[in-house]
Amino acid sequence: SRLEADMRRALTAGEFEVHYQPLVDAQTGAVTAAEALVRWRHPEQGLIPPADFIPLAEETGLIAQLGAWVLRTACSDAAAWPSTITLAVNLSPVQFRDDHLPDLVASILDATGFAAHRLELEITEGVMLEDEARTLALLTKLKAIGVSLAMDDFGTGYSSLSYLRRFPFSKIKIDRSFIRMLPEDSESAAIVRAIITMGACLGMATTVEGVETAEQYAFVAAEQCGQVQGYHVSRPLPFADFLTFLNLSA
Ligand code: G
Ligand code: G
Ligand code: MN
Ligand code: NA
Repeated sequence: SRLEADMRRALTAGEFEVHYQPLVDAQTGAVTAAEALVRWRHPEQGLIPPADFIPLAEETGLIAQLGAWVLRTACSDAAAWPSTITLAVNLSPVQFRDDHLPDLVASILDATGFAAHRLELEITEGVMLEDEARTLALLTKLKAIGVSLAMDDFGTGYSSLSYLRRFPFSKIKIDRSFIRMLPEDSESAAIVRAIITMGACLGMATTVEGVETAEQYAFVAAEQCGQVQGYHVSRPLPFADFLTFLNLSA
């Protein structure tokens, strides 16, 4: 397709960018992490969001190259941050079809000098639906490198609870669809409260995504979630703006 050809061209032309959205400690407000989010700065169409090209990148297999580029760029950028700040990078389920994924991650950490313990890989439930035994083997290898694993978009799939028990995740990211109607909606409130409690009982950290208002922030902080992410703290920022944000919030 034309989009596919354009994406191949863009990879070579250097049109992709990684933006960073800060995650703060819910209790202290300190920036403790940032999530890397890819964007395409198209010469004619302007900034294209990932929802408009990740699905095609997955269908065509281009996600392998794009995902490796994002990981390398983000690890290299994050090497300049204070060592208290960790980096979260999204992995597509399609990237798990390659048995060399753990080797790729290890070689990028090696090449960039970024410490494995500062890297967190965000994975959606989609990955568990592929080949469970293979996925578990790959996740175990990734853990052995020293990176940590977060379950992304938690609550939107359908077998989340058994996955939490069987797979080596250390963090749950509560999907923003549960935050949207907080604090007024009592069912959303009950679900968010229950997930945070469950995480604590399982020894897992929790991040609440999509926090857009001071009221939502106050609610989830009072419920003892670990980290907060969302427009109320900051939108995803280009690298230079993220560094400025760090200096201003220090
Ligand atoms: O940044 P934004 O909210 O527009 O992202 C939309 C979706 O694209 C999110 O689900 C996010 O996880 C995904 N996404 C953003 N960057 C990457 C990336 O580098 N790799 C993968 N696989 N997904 C990404
Ligand atoms: O699926 P994943 O969690 O990786 O997606 C993260 C996406 O959520 C990013 O594309 C980011 O732009 C978006 N996002 C981050 N904070 C907010 C927010 O407060 N509100 C909304 N609507 N989207 C957000
Ligand atoms: Mn994510
Ligand atoms: Na998410």
